[in-house]
Amino acid sequence: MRFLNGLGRFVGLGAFALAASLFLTATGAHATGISTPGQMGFQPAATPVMEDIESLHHYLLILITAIVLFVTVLLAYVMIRFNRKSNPIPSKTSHHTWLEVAWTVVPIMILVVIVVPSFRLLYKELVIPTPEMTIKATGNQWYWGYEYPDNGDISFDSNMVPEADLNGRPRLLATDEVVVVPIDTTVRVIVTGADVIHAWAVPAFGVKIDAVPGRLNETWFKATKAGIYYGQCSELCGQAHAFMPIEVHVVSKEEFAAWVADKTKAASLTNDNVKLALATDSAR
Ligand SMILES: [Cu+2]
Repeated sequence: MRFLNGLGRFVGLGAFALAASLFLTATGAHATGISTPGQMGFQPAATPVMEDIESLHHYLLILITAIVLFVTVLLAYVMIRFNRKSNPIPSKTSHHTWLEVAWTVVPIMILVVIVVPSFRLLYKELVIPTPEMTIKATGNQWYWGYEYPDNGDISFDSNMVPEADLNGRPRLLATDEVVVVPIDTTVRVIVTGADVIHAWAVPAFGVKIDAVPGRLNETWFKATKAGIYYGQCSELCGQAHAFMPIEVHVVSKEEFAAWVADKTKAASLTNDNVKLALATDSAR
């Protein structure tokens, strides 16, 4: 009885630790799309895929906690009940068909209940729903280049903001040109590398995909919360690998349209300047 009491307390403690970690993950009062000191769990999810990754994580955490507790309790029981002192004459029993069937079938069932939601999530990540717009991200040593083929062929390079010019923006994460996307829009991201393998990753979107030279990889996200989201190149790509961040601004559809108009105007002005310079040159 005393053993059972102790067991109850042990299970209670485990449940408390689990509840505490889930609570910290759930409350996570962090700024959108950035990790904070002492953070527990993931950055708050900003896409349906990331929400699913989060819930699969919680589901697995509960499952493995239950397994660990079960094995620990069994081990403790064996050590206490069947040690030499309390069980001087051991039983000579060997082979128990049903027990052997059980300890083969139960682990298989556990794997099945893991594999079903896991494959469902993989399918959701890999099969891109009909995209409403496309962005091409190209990894370069060491910055990201972006193209918006569906929005006036905007293209720009995105470099890390040096420490002296941050003005309160996050160090190693802020970029001079930011990726702007509209909210509640299925965005396909085509990813490639210009020199070596990079990886385009934004944790709050649940997106991480390799940028391989000579190949096009594609992924997608549908941001459901406006905000600023940060990511970093996630493939060791050389000396300045840590200095090619990703900054994505999720804005309203109107703000996005205004940004596109602005960018296209700026691009045509630059083109006009180039034409003017060429004309002046040839006139000389
Ligand atoms: Cu890189």
